[in-house]
Amino acid sequence: MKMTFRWYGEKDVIPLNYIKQIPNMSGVVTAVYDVPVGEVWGDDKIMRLKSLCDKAGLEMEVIESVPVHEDIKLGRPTRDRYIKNYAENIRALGKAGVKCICYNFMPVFDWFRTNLDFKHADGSSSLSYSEADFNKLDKHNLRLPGWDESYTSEELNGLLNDYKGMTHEKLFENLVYFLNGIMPACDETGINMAIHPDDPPWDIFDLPRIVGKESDYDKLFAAVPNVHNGITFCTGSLGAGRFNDLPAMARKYAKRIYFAHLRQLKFVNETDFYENGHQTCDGDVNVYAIAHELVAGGFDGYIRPDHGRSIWGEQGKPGYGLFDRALGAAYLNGLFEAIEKEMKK
Ligand code: DNO
Repeated sequence: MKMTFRWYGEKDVIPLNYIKQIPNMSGVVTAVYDVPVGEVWGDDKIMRLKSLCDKAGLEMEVIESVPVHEDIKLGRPTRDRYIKNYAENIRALGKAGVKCICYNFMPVFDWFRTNLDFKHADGSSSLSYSEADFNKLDKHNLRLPGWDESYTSEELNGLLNDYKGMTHEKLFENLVYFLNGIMPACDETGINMAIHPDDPPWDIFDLPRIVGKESDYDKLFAAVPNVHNGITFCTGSLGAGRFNDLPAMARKYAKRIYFAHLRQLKFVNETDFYENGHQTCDGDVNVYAIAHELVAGGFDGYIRPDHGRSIWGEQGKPGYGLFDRALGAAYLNGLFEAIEKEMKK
């Protein structure tokens, strides 16, 4: 495995040299953030990012994300133009040495939590999810802070309207159409696409979601068997679904998992949970068993610590502070080293 760390580009408050100081850090996971979704990034912006990484002694082999335009998810006639642009981005990233692209196919929203500042007894804080709080949200005036991308409430309502009548089947067809459109660019460049699961892995706001459980992946690989069609195995997203057996899934798909987001969550009742430190003992995600099954299954991809707590007074982006993610990386490094060495015996 290669250990990586998410870096939000030049606007990130965490400097690259701090990331480099984390033991065993091979590179960063980043993206071009100032080009509208669906447009071509351009060689200049990509090469600028790459040279910043080079100077810091970090690789830039994973991009998270090249976002997918809503017209592609909606299956509108304009999708072909956006798919062409996407393929162009793949080719440009390939030239810059990128090996893996993480993306998602969630309509309108990306990951979703109800609280970005859940307080722990020890003074740290993390993200959390409560069904009761979710049900209290005013669906006509949604304000959802925290993701990479946000909409005005007019745009949001417009989009929600565009998805009226969208079914799981149709959305899945649109995903397959998209993948078939970009696979030639992946074949040429060798880039692996790694779809991020829906987070949480169920429908929200009446929008269908199609990547959250084992049968979804079986369907996806049957429809697009190309080896460049792969997974981002996000334990926090998949783990929010109690129906998922994560170690079994890690084993089953190990060779199609090109990227793993390893994070922890702890259930407080049937539906509600908070995120926590990365250790296996800190929650309900069996990080040890997942790492074990990944290695046993022949996983040879990138991993990164994900959604840390805010600790030691750090006032960072929720989930993306330096300190707890660095602790997470250190823990994961130890875990993988031990498992890999054990298995070679
Ligand atoms: C959340 C992240 C996601 C992820 C996208 C990938 O912390 O894991 O926002 O980057 O879903 O497209």
